[in-house]
Amino acid sequence: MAYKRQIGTFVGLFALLGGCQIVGSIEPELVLASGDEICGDGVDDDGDGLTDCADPDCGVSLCVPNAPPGWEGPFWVRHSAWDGTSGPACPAGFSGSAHYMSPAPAACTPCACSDVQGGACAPPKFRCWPSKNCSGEVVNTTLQNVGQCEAPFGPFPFPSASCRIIGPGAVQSEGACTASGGELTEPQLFQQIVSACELGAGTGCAEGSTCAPPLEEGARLCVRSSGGGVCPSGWEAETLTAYAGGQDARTCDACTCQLEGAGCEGGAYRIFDTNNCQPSGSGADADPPIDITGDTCVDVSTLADSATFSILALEASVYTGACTSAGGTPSGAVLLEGAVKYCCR
Ligand SMILES: [Ca+2]
Ligand SMILES: [Ca+2]
Repeated sequence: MAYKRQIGTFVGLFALLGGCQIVGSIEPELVLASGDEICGDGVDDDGDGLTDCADPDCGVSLCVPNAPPGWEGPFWVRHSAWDGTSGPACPAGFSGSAHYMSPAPAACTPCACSDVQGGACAPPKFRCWPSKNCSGEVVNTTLQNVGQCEAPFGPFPFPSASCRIIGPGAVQSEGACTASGGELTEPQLFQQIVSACELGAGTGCAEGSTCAPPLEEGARLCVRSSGGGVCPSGWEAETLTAYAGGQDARTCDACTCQLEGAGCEGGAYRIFDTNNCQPSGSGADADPPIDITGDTCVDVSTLADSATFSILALEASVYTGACTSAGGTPSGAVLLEGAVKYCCR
């Protein structure tokens, strides 16, 4: 074992055992003499004929008191954060058992909704009039699809024309969105694991005590009972209540998404001087196209001369639907099973 660790554990053990008899020296050379003897397993691991605390490699300073009658142990007990899968952590040669503390709360990941998928709109509703101010006889000019072209007035002379958008395009397809979230933030039942490494097989100590491996950092020497009760004398320095396991009775309400504000807005038309929605040639009559993007009346008479005139559905209206989430409310708790009490020195 490493020199530094042995010094630390000897000091910790000395403090832990309090009035326990300390015969061995804590001089570094004694600690450094530790060979391959595993202290406390009841086996002469290094084959020198001396087992556990009878072997100077261990020294009697590793003798710890036996468990009082009616209590299991003693154990080296340590609790640490649990990842949900790992088991008890014990020194080589020692069997461990696991209990658990800090049941995980019923907490849920927030609900969310995807962007609206599939929402689409037709081109806006559109009108033209054979007048300069959008008055008089109406020509129904709404087109059904972007890119569609029409020459609404026909091939006859007319002196003037005006147009405007009169409303948003119709919803072509209703959008939908997908809910996510609403899952337990901590699928594991407990946040902490209590590792209890079983002692008691070690030899070489006076009656009433057993040889144990050096105390790991953060560990306590404890005895255990599944019946609760008052801690025995000398074992009251710290108590821990832990559980063999539990039933998961935690739930999250399902997440849902509600589509709201489904509708359409905006869109545009383009007016041409020709009858086929092509830009005008270079003739004296040719005028550039005019875009109409709102409900204000636009005088397009310059394009309606010479009896040619066409409209193009330039942009569809924009779908306005959005989704809001609901649900994901936590409830319930871990139902605890198999309580044990650790009483520690
Ligand atoms: Ca041994
Ligand atoms: Ca030995």
